[in-house]
Amino acid sequence: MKRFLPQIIACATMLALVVSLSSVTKVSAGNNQNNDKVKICHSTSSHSNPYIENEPDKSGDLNGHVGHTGGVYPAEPWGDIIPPFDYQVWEKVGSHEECPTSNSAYSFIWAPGKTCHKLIGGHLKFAYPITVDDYDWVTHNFPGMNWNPDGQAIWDNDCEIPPVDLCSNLEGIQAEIPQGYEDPDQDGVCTEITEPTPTPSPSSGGQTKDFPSSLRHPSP
Ligand SMILES: [Ca+2]
Repeated sequence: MKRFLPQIIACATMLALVVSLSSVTKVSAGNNQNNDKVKICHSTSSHSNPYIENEPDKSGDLNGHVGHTGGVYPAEPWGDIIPPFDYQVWEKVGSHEECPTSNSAYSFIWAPGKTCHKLIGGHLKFAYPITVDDYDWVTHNFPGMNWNPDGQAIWDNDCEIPPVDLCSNLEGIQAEIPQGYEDPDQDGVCTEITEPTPTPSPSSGGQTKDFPSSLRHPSP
């Protein structure tokens, strides 16, 4: 074998002349959205103040709050209210082969499959390629927690429990029954009060004030 070594090296040198050095493909890190803030309602243990508003970044949100499970207050236990959002994870997306960067991986001995070559100290040396994992930012979707109408009503109200809507049939939240409405059977449906309202008696009312003196009340 030893006497064939010079021929092997000569052969490999010629190969090196015709094969250009392969460039190593690097995966670009790119940008990620995980530093974006997301407004959430963080659940406390206090019945008087069951939620406080937090604005963690999206990765912190995932790490710190998804364990705060439960329903929407006043459910027992109650959990965080988090809207759905996209986030990114730096994860393996594939792999490729590349030549080792360490000189110690290279030796004089060429063998089938040793497709990496390098001039080290004026000598052509050979190495096997190594498999390298490719990573990239991959977008995932967080579906949200307690993102139902009750949860969204609290989230929309700066994480405070919105007042009870006494008139579900009227737009907006009526913490009190509006003037001119009633809900006699207390079913949450407010109806306009239909009893005839007394005719207003405006001071002028477009009518003449110049009644005959005989029709006027006597002055006290
Ligand atoms: Ca209403």
